[in-house]
Amino acid sequence: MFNMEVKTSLLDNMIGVGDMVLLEPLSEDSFIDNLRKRFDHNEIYTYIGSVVISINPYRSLPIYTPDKVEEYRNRNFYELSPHIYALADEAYRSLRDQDKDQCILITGESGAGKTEASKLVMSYVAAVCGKGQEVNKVKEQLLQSNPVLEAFGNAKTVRNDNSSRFGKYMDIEFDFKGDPLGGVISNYLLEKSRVVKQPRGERNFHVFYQLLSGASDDTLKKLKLERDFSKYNYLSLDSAAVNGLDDAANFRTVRNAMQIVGFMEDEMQSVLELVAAVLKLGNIEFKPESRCNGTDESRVKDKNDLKEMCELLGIEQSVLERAFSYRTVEAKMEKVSTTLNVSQAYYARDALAKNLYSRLFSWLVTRINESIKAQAKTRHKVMGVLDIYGFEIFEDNSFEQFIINYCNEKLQQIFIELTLREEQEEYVREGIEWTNIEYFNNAVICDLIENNQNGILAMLDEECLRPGTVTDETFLDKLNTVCAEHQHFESRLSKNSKFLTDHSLPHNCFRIQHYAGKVLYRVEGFMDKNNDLLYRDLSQAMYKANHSLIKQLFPEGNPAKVNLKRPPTAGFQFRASVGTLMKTCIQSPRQKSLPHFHRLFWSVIKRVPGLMETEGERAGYAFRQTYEPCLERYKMLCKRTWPHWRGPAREGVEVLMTDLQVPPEEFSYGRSKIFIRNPRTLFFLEERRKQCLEDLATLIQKIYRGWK
Ligand code: AOV
Ligand code: MG
Repeated sequence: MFNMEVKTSLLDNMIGVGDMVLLEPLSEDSFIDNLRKRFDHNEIYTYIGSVVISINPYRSLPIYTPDKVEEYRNRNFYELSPHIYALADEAYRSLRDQDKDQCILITGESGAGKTEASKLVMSYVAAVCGKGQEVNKVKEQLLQSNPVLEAFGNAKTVRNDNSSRFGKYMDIEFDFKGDPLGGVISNYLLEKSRVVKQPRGERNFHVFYQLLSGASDDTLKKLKLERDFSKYNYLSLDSAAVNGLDDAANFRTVRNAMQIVGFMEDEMQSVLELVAAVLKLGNIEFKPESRCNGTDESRVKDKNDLKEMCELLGIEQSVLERAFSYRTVEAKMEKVSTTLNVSQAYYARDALAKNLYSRLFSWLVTRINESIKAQAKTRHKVMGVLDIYGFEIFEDNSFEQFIINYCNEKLQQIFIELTLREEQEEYVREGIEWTNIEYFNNAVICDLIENNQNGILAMLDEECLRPGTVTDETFLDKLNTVCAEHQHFESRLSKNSKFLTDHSLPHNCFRIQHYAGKVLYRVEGFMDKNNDLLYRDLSQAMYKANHSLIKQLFPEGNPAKVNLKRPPTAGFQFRASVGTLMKTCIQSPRQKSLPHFHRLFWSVIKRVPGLMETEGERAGYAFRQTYEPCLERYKMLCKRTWPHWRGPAREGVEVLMTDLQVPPEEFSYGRSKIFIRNPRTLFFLEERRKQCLEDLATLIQKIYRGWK
């Protein structure tokens, strides 16, 4: 954006340039080199136009102090050195002063610093907006929702000790004065498989360790738990204690946060009972019992954990025990009971644990929303902050990575939509001569995944519903037949000529060329995870519980409401919620015709997928401004326009540029705005203006002295 307050510090060579648009020459090397130079001087933020890139410093820098907040408050975006606060301030002021809804999107790989950035934005806005008892309470509740959701939704992974395992979109609502009224959180697919199994070197969700480390002896006793992590099958042992993570202290923080958000004492107790029940569930083991027909039937091995779990949740033990040995199949109004073998019983147990936990998580989000929702009906403007799980490439990638990376792919698509496309559309609107740049549009990859007919998710659903023997392998076969010629899909059987001879691919995998790199996915578990099947006997057992929370979480267990329709698959649900998110981010603000509603923020760490976009901006115009303010600011530089220009502002600006002899290739006249290609021109104008003002000041001083 054309900004009059540009400081030459953005061009300081020692610490690199603050805005990549000013980089010359612009190449991948100079781009990286600039980031590195800045990083070496503790400058972790750099702009690309109105986008902020940040590099994770992995140590605390003194750049988030209250003094810094004051420094950035009410200052223009380009005025000070690049900072996330500058972006937050600009977003807040546009919302408060110009009535524009804002949306801050944060993308980047896992560990890049997205979650920290979203919290910095929130705390900055909380610091600069209104004060007062009511407002402060709202702010505090909004901020304290973070530790609660992180305890239940984040975990240590090999990439990040506090990795978000769910996606989050938070709308903060403001009144007309710019004071916060409340908020609404939407969550996207929690990685629930983690509840029952964690990849090597990773942990389960934080809350389990926090509870065992931080709860008082008395609380643990009530929950029938022991402090020792190693007693629980669902907690991985090799990485239970994490350097720098104080689980016990965090437990107190979370409890305190829950209180502030407005959880009642008995609600907190219920939540902890459910967490404890999951741990107990993981310890229930099964043994086979031979039957006379030669088959094996599963039996609970040691009933103590089962008993304690049932006590915690007010469930009749025999009901749950039976549900681990038999399942009822309903077909054509008939109920048939079939037996479960040991591996089916383990499957049922894990499905119950995953469902219990993920439903608890969704309940927490709903409960927090109840507390933080705006009380007054005068909601005026909103600021949305999106923080999702970042792009992941592990050695072993499964359904979870597939879903996470699909989400990132969609976000990349928004980024392309909002920056490049809007930029080019503005040129067309303004009648600026412009050759469209070719950019890599990842819509093809999104389509490969989400297309209704033959996208990977649709085929997975189709395979899950197909009668007969269906396995992960039959699913892969199907992909091979349908996607084999897609340029971003590779497998061993790929017909895509480029990969025909690629035998390096394992037979049970497929590979996708994502915008951020190639990822190899192993199909094992795709069908199960997508199906997300929970036997009805188990949901009915949960519904029967004498525990109000657990009963609420399994409404389908109500025998009066037997619904034979299949619940939607995990993939289907995710695709639908990503669709809604896209609408929130792109379509709705446009319908309300609010042009500058968004600010994008990138945490780019290792790779710089934005390079194409940067070239795009570079080839375009760095600054632009409507004619009136431009004329007002610079009219003093030209005798013909000073002090008054009589006529259309655009003609005034034309006279100005001609008299100042600005080379014509440096700018273009749009319908309502002037576009300036290079910041040099802007600095030139600013320099002249400064000189002019100084001359004026000296003159005034002289005259003043003369009077004395
Ligand atoms: P992520 O959200 O992008 O990863 P986080 O925001 O959790 O990454 O950052 C990971 C860790 O990096 C944090 O726990 C901090 O220790 C450190 N960190 C991040 N930003 C800063 C900063 N500005 N200053 C100092 N340290 C920082 V993931 O959720 O895994 O995609 O899924
Ligand atoms: Mg995160």
